Amino acid sequence: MNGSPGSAGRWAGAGAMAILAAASLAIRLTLGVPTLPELFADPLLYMLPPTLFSTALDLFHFAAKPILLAALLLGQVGVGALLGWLYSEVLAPKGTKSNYTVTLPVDGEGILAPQWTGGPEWEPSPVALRPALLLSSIAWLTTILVIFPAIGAGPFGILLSAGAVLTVASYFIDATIFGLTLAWIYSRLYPWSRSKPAKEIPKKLPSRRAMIRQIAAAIAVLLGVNVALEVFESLESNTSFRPPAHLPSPITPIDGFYVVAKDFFPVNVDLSHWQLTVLGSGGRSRQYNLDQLQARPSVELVTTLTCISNEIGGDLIGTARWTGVPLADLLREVGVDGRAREVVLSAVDNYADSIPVELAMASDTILVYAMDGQPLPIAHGFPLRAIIPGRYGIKNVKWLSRVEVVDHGFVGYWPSRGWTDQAVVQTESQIDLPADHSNLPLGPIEVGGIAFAGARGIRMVELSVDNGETWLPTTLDPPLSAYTWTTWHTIWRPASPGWYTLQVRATDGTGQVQTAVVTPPIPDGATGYHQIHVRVG
Ligand SMILES: Nc1nc2c(c(=O)[nH]1)N[C@H]1C(S)=C(S)[C@@H](COP(=O)(O)O)O[C@H]1N2
Ligand SMILES: [Mo]
Repeated sequence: MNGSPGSAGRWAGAGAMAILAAASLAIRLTLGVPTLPELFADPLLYMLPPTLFSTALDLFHFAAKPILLAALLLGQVGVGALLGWLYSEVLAPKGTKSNYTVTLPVDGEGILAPQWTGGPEWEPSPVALRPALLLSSIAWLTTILVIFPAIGAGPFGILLSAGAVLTVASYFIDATIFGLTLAWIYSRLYPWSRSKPAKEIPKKLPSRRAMIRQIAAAIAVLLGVNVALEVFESLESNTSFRPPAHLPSPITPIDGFYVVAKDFFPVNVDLSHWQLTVLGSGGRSRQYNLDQLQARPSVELVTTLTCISNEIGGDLIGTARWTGVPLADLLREVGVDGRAREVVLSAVDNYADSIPVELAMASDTILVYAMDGQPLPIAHGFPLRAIIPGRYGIKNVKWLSRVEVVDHGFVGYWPSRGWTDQAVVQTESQIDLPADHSNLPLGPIEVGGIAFAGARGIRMVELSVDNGETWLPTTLDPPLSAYTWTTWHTIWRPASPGWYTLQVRATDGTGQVQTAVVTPPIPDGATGYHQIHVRVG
């Protein structure tokens, strides 16, 4: 490596940004403040053309998101290199030019250890903190004032669930770590001779007056930001930038019901060309249009639907009242004989999945055309979708166009990509009130949320306010059906102020306590206890 200030700056910047990334990840895991790559991922996905998006999803499947994050992380390190170069070229003091070299050999452990040659008079350049911190402050201000609004997080990150104050403070810490590390690494990578050009160095350093000006400017900026933060903090608590936490309603409003589909845009089915084809075991088949289905005897069922990708405490879960016809009624009309093994449900968007024939013949497995008394919304599968109580969303095929009884096993869209084929929901529970990281006055505190175990039902929900040491009973509201979540609540009276970790766990209708073992959504759905941190007093 050439020992020019520019290249030392680029390396130092990239290294400092990598350390910033690690720090922001630590903050992410402890305080829940999202990292920059995460914040970029969503708007980027929205900007991608839908075909490219689904191709990427098809190619990388569940790795698509990590790959995107890795690419964004690489971009972030690239920006670090750019900042480092700027620092070295414009801001950092310069030593005398020399033809020494810096090498970065990979040692036996595979660790980069800088070494320089050029004689004993060469030593690390001084750690120039002030210009580095100036740079990092500017980068921080740009992030919270320009980048945040541009990527939909709002100025100061007011639209993030972590809240403006925590976000801005965390990003300031990140930026400061970047500045400090940049200056330090740079001084190691860009050695200069102190002895020879001793008189020249002060000339390159800012004059005393310039220094005072810089410090004054930095203080002014910090004061200004402080005032702005105060203003936003009061705005945030007075207006509803984020929806206030509340106990869940037994039925999820349709516009708050999560939407998941493999393609970027929902399928807009043209009713005049749509029909449902049902194929039986003996090769017999029948077609129905929507009017014909709606003319049949209907059933109504309240069920909770959840996506298998839902993280612990996530919001890919909702409850609705569905109206439709039993699948078994349609299947009997075309015949189901002893060879039948599975029923394949296929959709207009080339999505398909299957359920065992016994489940297809169960009276509560229904094909629905209405949600909460309204025509099924496009996003939720208009004109017809399957509702399979107790199974994850993947089995609840939307935009349904074909139902076929088959005498063999069938592996559906997500199961063929590594996810479970049974898709029986895991027992889960979550705390919806109070919100994570809230500040609560000392006194009685209402705590509540949901618990769900599909068709097994919920027998008991317990709350821990001491990080899982002891468990307290909670009150359960009677569920709307055998297939919905159970809402739970209790009043907690903390004895003293402080930070508390609240956890929740459910026991299903068979008496089985929810597992504490933390597993990711793939392949069988996430498990583990939901927990939040709150400050009392
Ligand atoms: N045709 C079709 N049906 C589908 C999907 C899909 O991509 N295409 N996604 C499934 C998944 S993974 C889930 S979680 C549910 C989500 O249903 P919702 O959007 O009504 O909440 O739809 C399921 N049905
Ligand atoms: Mo899903």
